Amino acid sequence: MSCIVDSNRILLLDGAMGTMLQKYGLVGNSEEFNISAPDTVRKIHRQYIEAGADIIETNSFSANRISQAEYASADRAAEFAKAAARLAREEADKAGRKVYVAGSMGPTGKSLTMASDINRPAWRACSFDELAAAYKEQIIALAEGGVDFLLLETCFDALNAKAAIYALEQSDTGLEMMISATVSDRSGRTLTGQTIEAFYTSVRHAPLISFGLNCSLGADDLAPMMEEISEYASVPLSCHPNAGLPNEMGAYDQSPEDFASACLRLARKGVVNILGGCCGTTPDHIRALRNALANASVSPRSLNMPSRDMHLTVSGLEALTVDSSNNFLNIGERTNVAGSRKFAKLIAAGSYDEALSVAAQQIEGGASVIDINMDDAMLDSAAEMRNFLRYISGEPAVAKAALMIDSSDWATVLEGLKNAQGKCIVNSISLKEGEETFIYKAREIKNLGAAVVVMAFDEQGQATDYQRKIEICERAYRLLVDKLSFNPSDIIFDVNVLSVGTGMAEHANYALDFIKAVGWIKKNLPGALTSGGISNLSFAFRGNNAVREAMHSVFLYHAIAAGLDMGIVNPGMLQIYDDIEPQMLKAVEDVILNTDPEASERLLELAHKALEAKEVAKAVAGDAGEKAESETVADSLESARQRLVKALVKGGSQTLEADVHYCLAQGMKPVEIVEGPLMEGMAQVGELFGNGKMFLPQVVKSAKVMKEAVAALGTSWDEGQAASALNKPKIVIATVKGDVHDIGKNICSIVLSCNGFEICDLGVMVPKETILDKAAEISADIICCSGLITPSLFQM
Ligand code: THG
Repeated sequence: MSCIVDSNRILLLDGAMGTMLQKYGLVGNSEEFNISAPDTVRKIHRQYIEAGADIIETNSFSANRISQAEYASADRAAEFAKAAARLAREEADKAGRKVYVAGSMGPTGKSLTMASDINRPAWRACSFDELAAAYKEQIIALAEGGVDFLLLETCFDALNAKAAIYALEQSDTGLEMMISATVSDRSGRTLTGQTIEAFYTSVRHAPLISFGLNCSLGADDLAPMMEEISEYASVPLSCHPNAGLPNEMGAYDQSPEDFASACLRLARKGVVNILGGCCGTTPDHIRALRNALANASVSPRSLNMPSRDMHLTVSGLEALTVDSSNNFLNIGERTNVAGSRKFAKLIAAGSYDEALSVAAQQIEGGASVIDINMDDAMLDSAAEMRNFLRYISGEPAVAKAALMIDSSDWATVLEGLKNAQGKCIVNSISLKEGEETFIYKAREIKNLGAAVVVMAFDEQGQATDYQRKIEICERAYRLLVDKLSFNPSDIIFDVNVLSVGTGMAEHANYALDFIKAVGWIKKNLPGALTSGGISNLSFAFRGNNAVREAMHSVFLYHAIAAGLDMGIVNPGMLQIYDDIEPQMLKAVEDVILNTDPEASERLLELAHKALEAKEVAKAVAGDAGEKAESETVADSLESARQRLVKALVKGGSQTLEADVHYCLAQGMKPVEIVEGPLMEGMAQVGELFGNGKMFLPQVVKSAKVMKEAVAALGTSWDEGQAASALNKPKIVIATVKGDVHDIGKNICSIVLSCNGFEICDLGVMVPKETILDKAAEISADIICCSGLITPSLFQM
């Protein structure tokens, strides 16, 4: 880390650019002013330098071809970026003291993680590769213009940020980067639903100068979040808040003095190294902040930072650190077309929603990571990987877990990494095709921010004995750590779980060799982790789950004691070691620890007996099974109503349609169902969201449930409500002229259209006349205007 950060002093970043341009009457495509009004841009930089900024930001937030396409200026993006860097560079160099130039990069208005159309969950407005290419062009232009480093700011989607980091590696500029995220609501999560810690985990592989938060809220509201970040982040921290919260008009009116006091309160907590301003801040705000900091002589956050990088942390919507606090990590194996017939059928049939429930069940059953494998000769596995991961993004109950991308096809692995916002684990690479391929793949994985499973294979094939297992792992470790500076805690060795109890003498030591090799790795390859596909162990006992379960439990008991960190398992099929019937325990243990040549034979015998016992148990359970089934029908109107309310809050229910039909059968009118339980559910969703207890992707899910419930009313709704259906309230919705940010608008459209409104969406950059004309034409009941950046205030 080349450190621009000062251990004695908080560095001052500048304030908003848009607000200032607007003050000089420049409204529209901000980046274009680098060409058409360079003197004004320079003047703004000078004012921030005079106010005391140590770092000034280039006027290039949207100078990438994707954002510029909205202004029909895609081909000028690089020209704008380079000009922006030049202007800032020249003013910084005239300052007479050290002033850094940060190349500002925004996230664009396109989310790689969220679907903008709920009817097409796997469709995206833009792909990872397109976004990365746009970023690469921007980064090269900024570097040519002379920036010192980059500032990727206002990040709302970690996948977009990962595209920028990947582009940075590809650009060969060698620049480092500040990354600053923005929270979208009171839950303190990003727009796509990640906690800040999960987001940080996703972008930790960037060459980070600092990590922090900007926009969204004022300094007082960001303070507790910064304190939390400070507990885990192993890089310096930045914060550039807005000038308070916007007023009813969307303008920021926190005075420079109030802004400075709020920032000072934040600084006193000792959790920032870099401070500045976002929306609504001016040179006066930055000057007031400089004076406040100088008078109070506060210290920056210590550069003696937490060393969480010693441990593997992965993330989905939430972060998960693998350390002594969780002694073993379950990785769900069922979302594997090669390992589960049920899952394979669902994918082949395109039943993604049901396939998602396979993933959800594993998480409920205790899996914290989900292994996803689409390798099947009859499937386009890269396309299936992309589709399924995109479906997962829209299902918070699954998206919360981290993902293991399991494929022997390299294109499928890449497709997986380019469609997951969290920090993933790649499963797997090995030395089987030699060192060059191994290093190439490992470098790509590192640049895409994932951890990696390394299988104990080499050019000679699979390692089956202890000696070969440890030799291959040591060789791989040295290549990764010495040649690629791979973080050792991002390396997970899998020394091949192979089947035992097969009756073949040469297989008898497989389990023991695995366990011993795990012990050796934990002792001799510092920081590295270990994993294995546990169910492989018992393939010889397919069809006999009781024996398989017992084998897995006994194997895990010994392997975990030797240091096994995680395993790919069927979480629903793990027995507690102490609960295993003693005779079975002894028989299984003898096989796993290879105590004597007859061990296999004894287990086989016992297995036959266990199977017979199971048949009986199954016949008995048959009755109970049917009973459980019948309970899925509501037994009273009240319980059906309650279940509908719950379905909306939980974002789904197995009995949604049945409950709606039950209410109808009991004589409720469709309109009563909508206005009763369904609206009550949405009201609860609204309240939970307002209190920060639900986050956006969950709200979108609830909206989908609402739509399903209304659809379940079916014709009865259409007939009964013919008149009132025609009277659905009409909304004209648009992102106003001067602005192209439409993510918030699109989410509102989804939620409102699922809640009985007729939506007329006019798109982005819409002049007020068009909005008013449309409203008059369709006799709209409501007009919704959306805008993110300050120029849109004029239109509003
Ligand atoms: N190491 C690593 N990755 C792996 C493995 C490994 N990925 C695949 C596999 N091995 C782990 N996953 C599974 C998934 C399912 C089963 C075994 C391993 C399994 N399935 C049942 C069967 O085949 O009998 C169920 C079949 C069904 O339900 O249709 O046992 O070792 N890194």
